[in-house]
Amino acid sequence: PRPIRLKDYTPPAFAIDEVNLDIELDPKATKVHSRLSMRRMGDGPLRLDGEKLKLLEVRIDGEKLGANRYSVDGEHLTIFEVPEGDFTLETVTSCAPVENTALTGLYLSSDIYCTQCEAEGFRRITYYLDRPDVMSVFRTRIVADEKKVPVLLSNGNPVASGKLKGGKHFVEWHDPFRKPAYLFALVAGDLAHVEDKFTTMSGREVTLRIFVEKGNEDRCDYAMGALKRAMKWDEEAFGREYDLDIFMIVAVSAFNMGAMENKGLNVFNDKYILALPDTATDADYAAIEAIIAHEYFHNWTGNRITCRDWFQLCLKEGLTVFRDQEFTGDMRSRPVKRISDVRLLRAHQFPEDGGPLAHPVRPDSYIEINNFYTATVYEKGAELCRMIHTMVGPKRFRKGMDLYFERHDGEAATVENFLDALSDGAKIDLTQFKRWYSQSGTPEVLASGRYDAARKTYTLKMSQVCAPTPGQPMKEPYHIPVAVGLVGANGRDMKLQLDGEEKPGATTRVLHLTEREGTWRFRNVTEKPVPSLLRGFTAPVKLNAHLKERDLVFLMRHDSDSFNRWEAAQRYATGLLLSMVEARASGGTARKGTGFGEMIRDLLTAKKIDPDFVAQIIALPSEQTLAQMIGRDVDVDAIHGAREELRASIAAQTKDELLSAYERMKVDGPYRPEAEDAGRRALRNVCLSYLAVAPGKDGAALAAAQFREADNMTDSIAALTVLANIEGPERIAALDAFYKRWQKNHLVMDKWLAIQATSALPGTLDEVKRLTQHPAFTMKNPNKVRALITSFASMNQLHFHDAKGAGYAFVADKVLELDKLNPQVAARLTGAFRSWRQFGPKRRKLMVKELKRIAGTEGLSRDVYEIATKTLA
Ligand code: HT7
Ligand code: ZN
Repeated sequence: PRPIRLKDYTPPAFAIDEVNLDIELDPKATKVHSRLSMRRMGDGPLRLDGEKLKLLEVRIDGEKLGANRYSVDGEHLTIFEVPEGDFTLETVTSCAPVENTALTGLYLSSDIYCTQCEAEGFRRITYYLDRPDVMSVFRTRIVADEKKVPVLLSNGNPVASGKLKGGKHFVEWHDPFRKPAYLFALVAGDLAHVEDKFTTMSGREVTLRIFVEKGNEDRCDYAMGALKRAMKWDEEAFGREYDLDIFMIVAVSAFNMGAMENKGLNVFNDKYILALPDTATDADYAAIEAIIAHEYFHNWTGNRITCRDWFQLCLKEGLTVFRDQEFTGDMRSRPVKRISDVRLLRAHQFPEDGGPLAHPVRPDSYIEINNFYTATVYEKGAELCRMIHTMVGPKRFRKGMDLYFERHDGEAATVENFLDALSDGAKIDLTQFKRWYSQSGTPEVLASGRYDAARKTYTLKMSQVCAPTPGQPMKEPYHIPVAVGLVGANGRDMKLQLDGEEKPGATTRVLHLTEREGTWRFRNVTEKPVPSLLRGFTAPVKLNAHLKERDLVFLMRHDSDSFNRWEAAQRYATGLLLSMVEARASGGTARKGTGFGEMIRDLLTAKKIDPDFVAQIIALPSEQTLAQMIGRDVDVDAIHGAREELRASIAAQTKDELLSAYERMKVDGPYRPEAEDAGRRALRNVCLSYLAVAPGKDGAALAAAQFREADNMTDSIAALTVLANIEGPERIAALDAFYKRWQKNHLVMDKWLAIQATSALPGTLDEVKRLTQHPAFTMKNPNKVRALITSFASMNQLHFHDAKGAGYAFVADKVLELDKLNPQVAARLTGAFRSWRQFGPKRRKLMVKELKRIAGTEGLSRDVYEIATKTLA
């Protein structure tokens, strides 16, 4: 397959002003009659995209075309001659939703007709100019059997409906906003719905409906509340009002990703809609709120202003992630949100940026666009927006955003359009900053400070480097905003006064590292400070500040910046763990450190605590994080062993405090998903995970008791996770009881599968293989694949990297099996092999063997081919 390149972009040769679709639903042969009002815009033939379609008829201005006037292949319909002025192109095609296992285009999810058109799914519904810069007004008439398919939905507002002969009925929808085809949606089936209202800031009443499979109506309250909060927040934070009379969400069980922002008709993976306390965890509730908000926010950043081409994907995704992060920060705990976002960035984006699949936030080429819905485009893309926000502050950022909306509403825009609007509106020069969009890789910032007691100055030096990434051997310096504070011996922040400034000012300053090196001198520094650098993680970089262990202990106790307190604790624990891993490998002795345990003790016994924050700060870095830090010849057994050893030693050191906090954090009264209660449960469950390995062997009993008594899924899952990692009768009993109780609930069964797939106990791979044959599992549903196989491949480092390669062989087999059904999900799973260079020669060889087996398979999809070959390169 040939790559598509940003530099080859040319505007479309034709505009489509109006689209009229007449769709008659049938599982095996859905008939689509399309009428396109077209206009020539430039040179070139009329070549429409279309895949897996049966062409029944073509007409221009009503005249039927003979086969000599067009050609069709597996990807295009080319019309040889078209009229010079405006004309109408009609096609009649047929497709088979029931055969569509790829879940892109029109497919069936548990008897519900559903579409997924981003990025290039519309071409599986009808012939079209399926590219985001072709924007059109859609009118959609859906016809189906009235009894079997009573609900017929599409974008916009309903304008007509009625009965037809033969037990059929129709509904016609009109979407007045011009949109690209990727935002088209159709959903139809025997659905129930819940309804609410929202009054917008200008006083318009909007009907809100959430559609679900019958019987699930009582599981939508939280989602509806989250939607209303998001609508209000977008008005207050960005001045953005909803624009149609109705906003609909549909929850389906078979879905390739989390959700999709189709205009006025968002489609969701039901995992991110359905919630009741006994079936959804606190993490599920938080994800529901965040994803509902994310999709809703796309109405302005993505739909009203869309992307000119798919290279500009970060324009809508990075910006919308930034907006949803800010929303969650306002709804819940801002520091905890920042910590969890940075955790996510480091866990997924940093390895991507440092590995064979590294690409810029705005990629310059792709083979399959579905492979570019990545952590780099989404999470790093959001960090770029956040850096601009940090540099200009909230007021100027808002001015820049207002100008962006004013200039580009109704357009298909580019990253340049966004940066120009931000630059003009927020009054900032972003010329150098733009490199963040085109250079891949994670810059490293080296910092060192020197205190001069005689002159009372503190001199901070910082430098930046960025290692080569595929296709980019050299990098130009980035514009890196670094928020800095200096902490005095009393634990308080000093007021900062830089050379050349008349008086001291704020206690946190944003310094701009724009060259390869920079020096800053602070004056009137009365004692040697401990520097707190990159506060709030103001840039997506790897910072090396050469802090001593005692400085880390100091910062984890005193830093006024919550993020850096957490960061200091993580660095301290990571340092300790790395020395333990090394000791295991070399047979030497590890560094001893009781600082982490002491911090835990102090935090747990402090008078006033923020439980959610404490839960974050006392949790140990993951095995994957440690592997990433080591970077070469990673020994997964040593990492697992060291982490377990430290966990047990901390548990022994602080058992009493852990037990007492475990008791104190118990939430009384009925379950509420709100952040305050969720924070208490989070801390209680981190305590439980330590207590499980505390001396005395009563951890399993404690977990078993919690499992029996839990009145909510958060506590139940936490206990089951502990039990699933302890060999013995409690484990089997709990897994069986859980299955018996929840076997009819497919979302809860996903949790049951994932817990078993991530167990560290020996025999887990055999268990996972066995579970692929279990009735709770099917390769046809992406949630099941992710719960069992992706969890195993990406979260069970110990067993996926089994020394004999059995884990690799199993996952490679599943990639190939899945590729025949669903290439998009198969390609994601292939990503599990991307870290092969981190391991020792034996594992490297085994992983490469499997990658080559995948890449060499005949009939491979473009999706898997691209990931496998680029990973090997
Ligand atoms: N814009 C959407 C991205 C997307 C997607 C969603 C569901 C299935 C397939 C998909 N391909 C791309 C989701 C979002 O980021 O909001
Ligand atoms: Zn999105």
